[in-house]
Amino acid sequence: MFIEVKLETMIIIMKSHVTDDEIRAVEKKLESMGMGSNVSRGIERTVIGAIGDERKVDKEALEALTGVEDVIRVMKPYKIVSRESHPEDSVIDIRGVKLGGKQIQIISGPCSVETQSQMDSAAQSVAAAGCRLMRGGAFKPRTSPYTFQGVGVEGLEMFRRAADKHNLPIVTELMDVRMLDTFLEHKVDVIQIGTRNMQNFDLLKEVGRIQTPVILKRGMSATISEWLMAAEYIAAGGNHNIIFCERGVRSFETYYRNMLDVTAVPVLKRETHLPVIIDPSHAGGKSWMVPALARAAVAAGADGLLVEMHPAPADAWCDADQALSPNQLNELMGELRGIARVIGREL
Ligand SMILES: [Mn+2]
Repeated sequence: MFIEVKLETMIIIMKSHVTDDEIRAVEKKLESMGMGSNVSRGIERTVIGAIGDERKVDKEALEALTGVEDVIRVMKPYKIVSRESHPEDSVIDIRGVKLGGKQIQIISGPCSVETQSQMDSAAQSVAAAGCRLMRGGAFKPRTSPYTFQGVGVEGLEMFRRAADKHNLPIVTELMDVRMLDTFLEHKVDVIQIGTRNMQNFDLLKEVGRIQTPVILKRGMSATISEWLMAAEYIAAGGNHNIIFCERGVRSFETYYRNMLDVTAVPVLKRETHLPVIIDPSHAGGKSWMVPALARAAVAAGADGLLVEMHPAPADAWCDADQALSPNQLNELMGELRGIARVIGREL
């Protein structure tokens, strides 16, 4: 009896004054789905526990039956990414750099790859600041088709050359499934899936087939469950090297670009074993906000940050107003080191 209760994966709450026929109809429907049932008749309500693999259940079909008030899942719809399935924190190894452990990783670099000298100079500053990973976009998802779209494959080459001099693994955004082979040829160390592609399921399935770590940015209007389910798409394909990145969500506020949802950090740390990082640059959208948001993110328990830094911010081809200068990055790293120490972590 107890074992049966444990296997109940869905609860069907019946309307008050439900008839025996309506109860039998639910039992028959569950049976047709390959599920068992367990009816408990209360004074006010009758509830039916569905027993078995809830993936077999068509929730809408149950909800459509007369007499059914509500159908509630007992199990989380995400499996592999859930902390239930993997209680310990997952640490992702990016060419020897560990993300998700005690050490916090600051991933820095320009919004976009522009020229070889810009990338050389950026890589030099990223390494000098003590960052172990570098970011940079060769393919840019821009709001307008008339703005700079990224330098493309040539940009990947420039990025690789600049980063390799300092042995920095590279993080760059993949927008199109057709570019995946090119990314693999250039040995991109971490593939970023941007906010606009969080629910591009075909793209998620493709990066799920490889083992390259993936940074999955939160869709700007996505709920935490949608975000976890998007990660589950990648995980279901076999790639469990997933890093969640909160980058601010759409809100009613117009003073800043997005609203940084720091609350997502503790919530995700509870729901998933995978690392969680924050992008303070795209959240605030202004460089002067970046240090404050970065400090909040680290204090809240983020495993890393994705920070835009440009050798000469005013000359940046993209997101010029939100990039830190090399000096500002240095200063920020010092502040973050102090916060990390207080919370028992290190930079
Ligand atoms: Mn940017």
